Parts: sequence; structure tokens; C-alpha cells
Amino acid sequence: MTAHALPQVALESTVISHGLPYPHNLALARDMEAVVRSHGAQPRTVGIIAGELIAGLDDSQIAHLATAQNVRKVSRRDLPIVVAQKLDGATTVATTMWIAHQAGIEVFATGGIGGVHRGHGGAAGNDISADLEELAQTPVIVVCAGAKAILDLPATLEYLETRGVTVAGYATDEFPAFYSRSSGLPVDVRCDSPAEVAAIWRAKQTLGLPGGLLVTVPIAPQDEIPAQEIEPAIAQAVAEAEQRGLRSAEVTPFLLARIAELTGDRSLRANIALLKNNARVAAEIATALANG
Ligand code: PSU
Ligand code: MN
Repeated sequence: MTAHALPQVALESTVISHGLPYPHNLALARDMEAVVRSHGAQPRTVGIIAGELIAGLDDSQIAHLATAQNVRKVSRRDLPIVVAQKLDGATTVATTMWIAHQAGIEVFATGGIGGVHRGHGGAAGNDISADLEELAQTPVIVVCAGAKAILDLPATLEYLETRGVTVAGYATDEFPAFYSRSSGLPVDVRCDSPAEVAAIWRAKQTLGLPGGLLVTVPIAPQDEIPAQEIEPAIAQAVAEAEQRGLRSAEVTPFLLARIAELTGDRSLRANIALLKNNARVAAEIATALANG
């Protein structure tokens, strides 16, 4: 019997500390773990406590990240700082991938990946999420609902192509736009089952290609917010972030919170629904890999 008797699924913690408000964040973190377990896999929520990188936070550690005020959002560049200074930290997609890989975990469920921000190269500066570079170099399957329409989705897909990241659509031909099922942008391949995802992953390993695989799952029809309904809130939030001169790591949390306010929490409900859905799909993919 190995240490990993069950298929393993990593979960991130920035969505807990910075992505959702309390108490929804704590409930969601526990619910995602429960969904993974109920689909026969072992959840491993990733985070940093007093400078220690942990792949498998316990419930009190998760509660701490959900409630403490001084938790740092940790991207790759921040890892040496939080370790040296023994700080608490929440991991983004980039750092969750890296820590999951060190721990031997191949599958990771999140909500949306970071990407190329709107206005890139213009007034908003050069904001490209470290998540994209991590996907290019760290071998983990990232299950998400696409990227939020707060981002420049065509530019995000172009960047992934440049860096050699395969983008699969899970039962869809289109790249999902987080709150909305469709973006009008094509994925590289459609997969209709966990086994199809597993086959692509194995082919990538056999070829010796570095980096991850992005599996994009559309939000369920009953949970989605149509693009034309969410777009005014996104446009307003993006404009306010620019007016405030927000930069770097503070941009994404501000946009998420502002859109939730502007939509009267409809975006919050959609976000929670898609996160749980992604946890289910990730558990099924991890199971297919373990059975292969
Ligand atoms: N997208 C969401 N919710 C989130 C995030 C992204 O819908 O909570 C978080 C993830 O942890 C992601 C990070 O890795 O934001 C990206 O931040 P940045 O754009 O600063 O790289
Ligand atoms: Mn950024």
C-alpha cells in the first residue's frame, strides 16, 4: 500500500483567503473537500502556515486561512519570502501547482486561472498572471471553468499557445468564460470523459513535454450568468480598478469582490457552484488516471 492509496486532488487557498468573502469561503473550502471525497478521491488543500508549505491542510488550518486578516496571497515570486519569514500564505494556481507537484499530486481543481488582464500593454500596464508560466513548466492537470471575463480571454489563449499549454474543453468545443458557458473561442481538443483527459495526459508524459494541461469545464446551465448580463459589472469593476491605480496581486481580489457587490451576490453563487463542479470533475480525472 502506498502513501497515496486513493487518487489525490489538490485544491488552492487563494480562493479561500482572497477570492470569496467569509463565511462563504470556509463553507466552500469544506464543501470542495467533501465533493472530492464523495467521488472516491483524497482532497489536499494547499497552503502555507508559518512558512511551511503544506499539501493537505487540516480543518483548523483551513479555517485560519479563511478568517485571518494577515494572510498573504502567495505567487511564485513570494515563496522564498514567506518561507524565510515564516509567514502564513494562501496559494494561487501557480503556487498550488508547484507545491502539488512536489507532493506527487497530478490533478488540481480550481475556479478560474489568472491570465492576461484587459488593457495589457496599455494603461493597465503589463499584468500577466504567473499562473500561465506555471502551466508552461509544471506537470499538473488544472481543472477550471476557464478564465474569468475580467481578463482578456483571446490574449490569454494566445499566451497559452505560445508557451505550449494544451487547452481541453470538458464536454465543450469552446473555452468557457467562468460565469458564462461560452466565450466564442475554440479549445484545442474536446474531451467527453475522464478517460479521454487521462489519455492526453499520458501522451504528453510519453512525449516528454513539460508543463501542465488545462481542462476547462463550463459552469452548469442552471448556474450560469449570461455574458451580456455580467459584462456591465465587469466593465465597471475594471474601470474602478484603473481609477484606483491598483496593481499586481491586488487587482484580481478587488475585481472579484466588486463584481459580487455589483451583481448582488449572483456572481458569488455562480462562483461557488462552478468550484464544486470542478472538484467533481477533478476527482473523476484523478480516478481515471489511477485506474489506467
Ligand atoms: N480567479 C478566480 N478566483 C480566484 C482567483 C482567480 O475566479 O480566487 C485567484 C487564483 O488563486 C489565481 C489568482 O491563481 O487569483 C490569480 O491572481 P493573479 O491574477 O494576481 O495572478
Ligand atoms: Mn496579476
